[in-house]
Amino acid sequence: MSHTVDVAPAPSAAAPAFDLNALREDFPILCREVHGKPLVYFDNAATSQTPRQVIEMFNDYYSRYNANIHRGLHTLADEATAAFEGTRETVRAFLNAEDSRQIIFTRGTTEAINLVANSWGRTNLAPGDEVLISMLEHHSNIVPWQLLARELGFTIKVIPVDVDGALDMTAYRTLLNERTKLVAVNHVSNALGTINPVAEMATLAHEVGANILVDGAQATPHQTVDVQAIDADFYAFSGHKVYGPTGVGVLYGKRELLEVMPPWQGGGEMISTVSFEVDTTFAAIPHKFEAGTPAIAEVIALGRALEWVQGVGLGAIGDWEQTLLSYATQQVRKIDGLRILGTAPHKAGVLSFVVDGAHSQDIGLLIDQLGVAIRTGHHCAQPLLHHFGVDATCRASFAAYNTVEEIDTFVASLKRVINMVR
Ligand code: C6P
Repeated sequence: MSHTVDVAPAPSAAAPAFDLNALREDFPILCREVHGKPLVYFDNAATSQTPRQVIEMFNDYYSRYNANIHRGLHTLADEATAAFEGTRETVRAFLNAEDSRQIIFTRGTTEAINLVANSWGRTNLAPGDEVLISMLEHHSNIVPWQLLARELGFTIKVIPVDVDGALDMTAYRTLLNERTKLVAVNHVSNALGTINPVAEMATLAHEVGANILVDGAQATPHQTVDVQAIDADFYAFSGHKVYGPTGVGVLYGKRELLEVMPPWQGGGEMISTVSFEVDTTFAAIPHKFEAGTPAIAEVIALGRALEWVQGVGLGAIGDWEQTLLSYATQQVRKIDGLRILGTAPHKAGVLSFVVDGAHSQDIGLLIDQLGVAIRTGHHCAQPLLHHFGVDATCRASFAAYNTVEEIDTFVASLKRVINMVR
């Protein structure tokens, strides 16, 4: 069965609950031109743009209190440490975690998942065990498990999707059994936008004694996330998709799991004592998992990004993106030979499509000449695209600052480009 999203309101009547013009002024990059045309940035699922409040944090940090953290006794080190640890509390509140010690800073979602694989996975998985992932996964939530399975000999099973790109929950129930040790699924699919019922999936996983890791890279920019309500054992996200900087991300974990997990990377700051004579001992969580000097400025700026997002309101952002998605869906459906991939009833602001007789790569390159940035390719979700019988799609993905007028420009540009390549 195919689902359609709600009919969009007339563009003139569509307005977000926040002041869109004022919000756009927070983003200096939105004023630039690309190939002589005003930028229309619809590649937000790859990386969202950064508000000046976040950019200014870098200037502030490097101009006033650049110092290594947790190590020095001088004022600058104290200030940097306080700002860094303050962000841990900001992230805790953002995810509604119980305790800020459950927040581990990583380089991004990818590193967070690799941490779980190499620490929890290496100590808890053995031949005969099963790890359940889904057809919707990004390579970041496939390859770490494949690498580990080659070494440890456990089995990876895949939850299928239906024709709309929604997870097949009946199959999920059937696949779960006493051998399942971990369910690793994304909260929102980057390639199709499907929103997965992760709280229900967590309940079912826990019934068979399995843990659940949720890849939240595409959820945190669009909806409020409550790790306790989901009952996630692990939850990961990246700063650069939620209006923050690149090079920083977060792993949340349940305390009882994190406390017994061994360190993954060794180095400075993750130890308690180091000795050549007796065993080296490790710091308590979260520092046990934060070896070496972290991305201090990026972490602090991430905190500012999360405050910015919460200031606008994730509910309002999500609602506005739904308006944009509905309108864009309605408009592109009118294009002859265009097929949307991902029509699940619950979708975030991602519009993936292919066009008969037009290669996605060509569309991406040509539409860029008209100032419109979309992503083309396999979106690091090759198994999913192959399942749908394609190698690549075009993907437009929306953020708080996008407008109905930009969708009109995108659709007009798309029609021009299709006429050029067909
Ligand atoms: N998806 C996209 O264009 P990193 O690179 O670690 O910040 O995030 C990886 C990642 C993990 N899971 C999901 C669901 C993701 O969408 C991504 C990143 C980008 O769709 C880049 S491939």
